[in-house]
Amino acid sequence: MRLFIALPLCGDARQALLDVQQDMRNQGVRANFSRAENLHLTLAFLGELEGEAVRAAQEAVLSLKGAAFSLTLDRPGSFGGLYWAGLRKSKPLDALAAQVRRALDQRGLDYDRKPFRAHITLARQVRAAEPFRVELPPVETAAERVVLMQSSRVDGRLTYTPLAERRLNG
Ligand code: 2AM
Repeated sequence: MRLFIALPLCGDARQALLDVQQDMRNQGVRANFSRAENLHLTLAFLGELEGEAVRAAQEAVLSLKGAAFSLTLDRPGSFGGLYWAGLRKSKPLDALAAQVRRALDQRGLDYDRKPFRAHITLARQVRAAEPFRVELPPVETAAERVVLMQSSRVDGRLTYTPLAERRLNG
């Protein structure tokens, strides 16, 4: 199964990103927009794992420690046809991503080792006949849950299923 470790996005920040998507649609943009329940920030991408390795990945997530912290989404960006929301630089976020990697390393699990670049994918395969603007007024959100997610297609829909969850304290 295809796995990754993520901070799910909810509340006001999720709504703010849905508003950005709607604003893009209103400007005639067509795309594969991320569904509300799929909006997330990936901390580590593990790829295909089975059996014992899945259990080790669950343990890695459950082993995480630390307090909840706040994040500010404030920078839309794009790369090719992929549009994302970027975040204000955050030491606690970088520390959490590093902690996730250490927890995976300690269990001998492999993952995508590219440098961590925090982003939340808003839309893929973006196409538009006319130029358009993507604006993202700064919005604050709380990082309070880290989740091991399975990514699969259910009836052709990209679906994320939580396999383990760690709540950050306070
Ligand atoms: P993306 O949104 O920029 O595509 C599930 O695929 C999640 O893992 C997505 O958030 C995806 O980022 C991220 N991811 C990171 N590295 C990946 C990789 N090598 N292949 C697929 N997804 C990756």
